[in-house]
Amino acid sequence: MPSSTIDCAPYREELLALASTLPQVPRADLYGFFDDAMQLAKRLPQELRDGLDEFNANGNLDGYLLLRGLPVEPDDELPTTPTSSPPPEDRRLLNMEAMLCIVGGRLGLLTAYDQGYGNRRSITVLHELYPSPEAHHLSGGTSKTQLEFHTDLSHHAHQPNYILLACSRGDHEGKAATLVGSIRKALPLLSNDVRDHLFDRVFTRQFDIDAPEAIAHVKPLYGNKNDPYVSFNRSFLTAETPEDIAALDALSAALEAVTEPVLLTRGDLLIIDNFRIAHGRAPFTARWDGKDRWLHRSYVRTDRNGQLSGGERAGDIIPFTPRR
Ligand SMILES: O=C(O)CCC(=O)C(=O)O
Ligand SMILES: [Fe+2]
Repeated sequence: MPSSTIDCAPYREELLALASTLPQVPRADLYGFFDDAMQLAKRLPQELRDGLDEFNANGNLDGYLLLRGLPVEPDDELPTTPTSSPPPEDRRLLNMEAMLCIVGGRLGLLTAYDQGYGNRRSITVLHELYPSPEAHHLSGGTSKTQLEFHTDLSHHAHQPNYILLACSRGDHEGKAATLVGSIRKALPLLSNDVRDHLFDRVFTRQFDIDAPEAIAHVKPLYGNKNDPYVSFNRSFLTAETPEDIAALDALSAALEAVTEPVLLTRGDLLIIDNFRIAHGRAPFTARWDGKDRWLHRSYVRTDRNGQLSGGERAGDIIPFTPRR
């Protein structure tokens, strides 16, 4: 199995040189910005290109790839951690945004989604993640409470293949670990009965938007029976029978048993295989002092499992399409 962490510190100058050729105000023309980032991705250092391509082709046991030591700005040169989204259209490119887009451009198409939650989440390719006192308990803006295990956009027909989390600032106390539970590690812990019960078992979820047809079908395990994809989100998987509840409890316990905390610090870029791990985040204490935890997040589509049908571009905005 390939290693799941790559030390990028040796490539610092090379990466900064690449980033410096990108348009310096990304939100002035996001399509153009992503096109440039995809071109630059061809010039990433060889070790990085190989690591990304290998992960894209075969994944790994851990279900993630972590790039460490990327060239983040010194903390006093960074803006204060945002307290609202979206950022100003004219905000200048940050190094970790550049890394996110170049690396994402190597993997596939950076994509924006209407997630089907009404106005609760803004529809954009470049998300800002920071603690917020008013956060919904299932959103990345939580801090005091654990963000429970989930698959991002498992209810969407074009669920993204990868989630990229690029860290400009870690949390003050080093507690806000991203929790990753890999199905390749968890599967051997499940009995055959549980596997059979969950494989291709359809759970339905009605979305609270005005359309009665907005019902998503979500399967906890699907794909190749010996190496399945996982879709896990207890608030979507509404168990109907005692067997459902027992099987979901077993999957939940297995994912928890193999969970690895990945503590993101400045200069880290975590690539999550959204088909093969469920993820969450440990609770932490925000200080609201302008220096709180700050991540940049994007979704990447590839041709895996029906995400692309031809003609798509990086920067596209995908309407809400419930999974069936
Ligand atoms: O903050 C993190 O590390 C993960 C956030 C997350 O999972 C989300 O926003 O969906
Ligand atoms: Fe998430």
